[in-house]
Amino acid sequence: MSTNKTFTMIKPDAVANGYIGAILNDIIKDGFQIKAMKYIHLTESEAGSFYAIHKDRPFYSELVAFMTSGPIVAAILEKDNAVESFRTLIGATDPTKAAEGTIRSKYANSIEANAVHGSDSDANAEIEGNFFFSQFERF
Ligand code: RTP
Ligand code: MG
Repeated sequence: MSTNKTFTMIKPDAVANGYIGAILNDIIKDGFQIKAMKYIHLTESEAGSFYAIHKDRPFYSELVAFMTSGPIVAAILEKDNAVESFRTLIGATDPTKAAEGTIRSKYANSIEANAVHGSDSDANAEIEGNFFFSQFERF
């Protein structure tokens, strides 16, 4: 059974391009509630830990450099079937392959600078939310 929470980040490219408001609007219009949110600039060590799951992939060091290139918005979101529903809303990793109307199709520039992160499983949503937020930062 799926849980009703997922974790997202609005990545440095989308923040720098002025899309925080538009992306949050799309997320809320799709029926997600914001349970926790913060605006932060990750250190290299924080981004490296967050993406440790990808450390053997060829793009790992570029990904860490990109994710520390500017501030991000991190959030825990709630909706029925949240993980799958959110990945449908954001579209494919590569924005040229993302379905029309999805967040990545509208706001992303490249396979790496792809505007948003979305957890890929309930277990990872829990781990990723816990990485950023204490129990006192969730509402
Ligand atoms: P995310 O974790 O950010 O929601 O993205 P995803 O599941 O669609 O893609 P994933 O395979 O988990 O990759 C994580 C992030 O790494 C960057 N990436 N770069 N240069 C490349 O070939 C490449 N492939 C992936 C992207 O920023 C991707 O979102
Ligand atoms: Mg992923």
